[in-house]
Amino acid sequence: MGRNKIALIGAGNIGGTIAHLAALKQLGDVVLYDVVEGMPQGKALDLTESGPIDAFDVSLAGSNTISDIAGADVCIVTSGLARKPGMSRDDLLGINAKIISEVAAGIKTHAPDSLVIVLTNPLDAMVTLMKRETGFPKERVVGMAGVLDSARYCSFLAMELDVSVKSVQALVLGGHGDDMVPVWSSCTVGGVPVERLISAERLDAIEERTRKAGGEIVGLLKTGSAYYSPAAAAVRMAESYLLDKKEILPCAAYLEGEYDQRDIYLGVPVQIGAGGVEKVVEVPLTDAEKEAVKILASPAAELVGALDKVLAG
Ligand code: A3D
Repeated sequence: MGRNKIALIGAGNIGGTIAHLAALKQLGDVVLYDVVEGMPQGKALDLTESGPIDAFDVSLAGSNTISDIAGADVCIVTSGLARKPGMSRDDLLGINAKIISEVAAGIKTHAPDSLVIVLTNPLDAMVTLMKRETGFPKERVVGMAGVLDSARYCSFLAMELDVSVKSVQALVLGGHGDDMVPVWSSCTVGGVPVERLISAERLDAIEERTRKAGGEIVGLLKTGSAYYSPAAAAVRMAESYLLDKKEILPCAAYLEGEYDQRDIYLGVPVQIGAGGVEKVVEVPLTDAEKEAVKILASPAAELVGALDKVLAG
């Protein structure tokens, strides 16, 4: 049996970090593709030279030719602009839509059987565009956001209670960042519902910090956005697919009636295995949570509507 092939479309901060994590975990051979000449080749060579130290047996290659992704089992898409201070994710719509359309054509031609994991912002619109342009079934086009938003929420809850992050279970639904809905009824620490451990006031503050967590990092870095945690989240999804782990992870998935939503990408828990997005898991929600999911589906739909105008312009 040959090794898996992982194509990283965009070899910037997140792409490079994914390559490193994928190599350390020996998930498969990695191709870093980017439009910047020399950069993906340089990163691939640097990572290759860390192989003898970390003892991994995978090959890493950099390329400026999209056909080098041929036969990839999974394509992880980070190509596009990242936010700088003062920018919202939606400010990236125009430029990133053109980039996603271009790379979708390449994926369709050269990696027609792959699972595509999209990270490029604004996420809900870009993953919709990827599905539309590749024509791939909904099982094979998924967006990364919920794994990261949930991890941020878990980190802040663990900090608040001074406990191991491994004892915290949390679920975040909805759009990425500002539009997310933490599902309090599914959040537990050591099996105890979080509402019994933290006051409503502190939970509100933690929720607000989670919503703005991406912006907090952009403000500190000043030249780009978070990349270690987004890369780790994408690798977790790819690993579940490549190893058929069937993990249930919150991801941007295409809904056809689940959560009373139709023909829209929204952050919900899904099972990821060898079949890609094998199922959408419907967790019981309180009435307030149901209402919140409904409200946040509408800005996502508006953003997708704006896509057509941008692409026509
Ligand atoms: P960055 O380090 O700038 O890397 C992006 C790379 O894309 C650059 O190396 C570009 O050269 C490359 N690129 C541009 N056009 C093309 C093209 N046509 N084909 C191939 N490569 C191209 O950014 P980053 O890695 O920090 O972030 C990448 C994207 O992820 C941005 O849109 C971010 O906003 C987004 N992001 C999403 C999350 C989520 O949780 C969804 C989190 C953090 C960042």
